[in-house]
Amino acid sequence: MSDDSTQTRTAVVTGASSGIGAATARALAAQGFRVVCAARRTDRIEELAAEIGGLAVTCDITDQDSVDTLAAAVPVCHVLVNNAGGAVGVDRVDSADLDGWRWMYDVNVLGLVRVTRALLPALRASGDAVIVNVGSTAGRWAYEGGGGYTAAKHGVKVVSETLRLELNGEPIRISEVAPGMVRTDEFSLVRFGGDQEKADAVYAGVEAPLLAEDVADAISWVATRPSHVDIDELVIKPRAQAAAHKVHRTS
Ligand code: 8X3
Repeated sequence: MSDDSTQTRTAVVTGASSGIGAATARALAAQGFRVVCAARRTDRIEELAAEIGGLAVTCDITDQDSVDTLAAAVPVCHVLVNNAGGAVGVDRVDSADLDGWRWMYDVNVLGLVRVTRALLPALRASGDAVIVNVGSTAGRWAYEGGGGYTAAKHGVKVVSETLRLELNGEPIRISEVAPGMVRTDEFSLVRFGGDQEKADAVYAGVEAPLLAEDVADAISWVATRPSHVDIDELVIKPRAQAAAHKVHRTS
């Protein structure tokens, strides 16, 4: 369903090749946005862009040249969804794998900053823009073995708050959508280095974890509020999850 007021608006979604990113690209396209699908895996985003009538731009958010290429393709941007990110490992602080921690900071925090910085002129050019940063409940709660990821996602929360202060007075809203337990094809699989059994165990007995589409729906809602309405933060969890350690499981 398209809306006349958003028909010619452009949205950029990073990490659009799968999961929450791909679902968000579809949701925004359904709202009438022309969606620029950015991710490393060209074949996937080209297929998605063809499906939703958008544009695919191959982009690695950890690489400045690659992000510059993305920015050059988008002179005007109304919605930026900084979705690309991820977790690796469940190592404790006393045995932290610093390479993994560095990667998580690089992709979740510095990648988000790099893309935002590069697209700010295009966001300003729109005259009315929304940046939606995909954070996490890991940006609210600490849990054992999660230090590298929770530190990075707390970083996303704080960068979002900082940007909101720095851009105050400009027509750019900053929102953070922070999901809890979301079952996607890749998040836990990547975290556990491809071990499907360990990845599945995360969701074992949980009747209905969130799906990528649930989070995409929230992002799309945040991005389509009237100009004067700023949704600072939206925390979204499955009903079964009350806290990091408090998840109702039937088995
Ligand atoms: C994912 C939430 O609980 O796996 O962003 O850290 S959690």
